[in-house]
Amino acid sequence: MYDIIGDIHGHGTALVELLKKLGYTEKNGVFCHPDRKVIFVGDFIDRGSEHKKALTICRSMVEQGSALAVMGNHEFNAICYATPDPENAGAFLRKHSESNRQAHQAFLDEYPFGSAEHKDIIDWFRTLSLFLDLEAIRVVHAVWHHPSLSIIQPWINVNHCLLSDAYVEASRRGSDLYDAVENLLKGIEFRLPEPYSITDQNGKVRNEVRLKWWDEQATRLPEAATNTGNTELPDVDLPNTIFRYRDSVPLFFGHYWMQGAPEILSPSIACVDYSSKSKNGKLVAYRWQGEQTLNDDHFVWVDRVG
Ligand SMILES: [Mn+2]
Repeated sequence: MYDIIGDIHGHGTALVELLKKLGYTEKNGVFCHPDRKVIFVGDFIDRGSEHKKALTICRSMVEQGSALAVMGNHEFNAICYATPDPENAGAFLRKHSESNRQAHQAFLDEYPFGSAEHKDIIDWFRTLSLFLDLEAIRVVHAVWHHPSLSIIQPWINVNHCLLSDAYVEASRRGSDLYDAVENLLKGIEFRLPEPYSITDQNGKVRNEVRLKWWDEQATRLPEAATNTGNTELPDVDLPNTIFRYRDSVPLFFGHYWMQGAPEILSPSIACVDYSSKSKNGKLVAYRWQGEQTLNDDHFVWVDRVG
């Protein structure tokens, strides 16, 4: 049975508290449980000040078999930020712009760019699966988007990791692979009509909003958009081609900065990311007991410190 743990974002102490609360104990330096495993939904990095603490725990658990993990958009970005662009001398697959550097700085403070430990952790990020299909449950960072899962097939290995030569294509805006990875790791987005825009958590102005693809009732933009701050959005209908997950296999994901008391989004959909930077951030787990119909009572969490 699995404990699915949400986005950690460099908060090592909260991770230790949550693992202890879930009954994991440290043996020979690795957290483990006699009959349960953790699944991390990705986004281990970029924010808190305890990246090493968090990553050492997560990586050792994965390597010793007491956890599984998928890649988040922050790990994908970190890999691209660290990978030279073979077609543009001196450039990287993710630009070293001021805003990209700032968003990544808390991680780089602990893993200095180009250092041996930085290379080593980036190599580990490359081993993370883009999704986990465990038959009884599914896990992905943002959206279990069937068309995108088909598109990435030629670009992944048997463990569902992106092949090393896929990163160039995956970081080229406009390629099918780029869009597919965006959908899986960053979510389904909707392009705002002119002149609308939103300002995100990092102060960046964006022309797209994330959609609550799990909410079948939300068919108009203002109710379907999420993480928009206080921005007023145009009251337009969403196209009815917006992706919906309607499979009966329970799906777990992170990424969406839910707020309030953790609760399931539908009987087969649960988000475990309550890591919003603003306030009342929580590190959340869903303690799965084998059920096909998910249950609010199975959430366990700790308040994040710092
Ligand atoms: Mn994310």
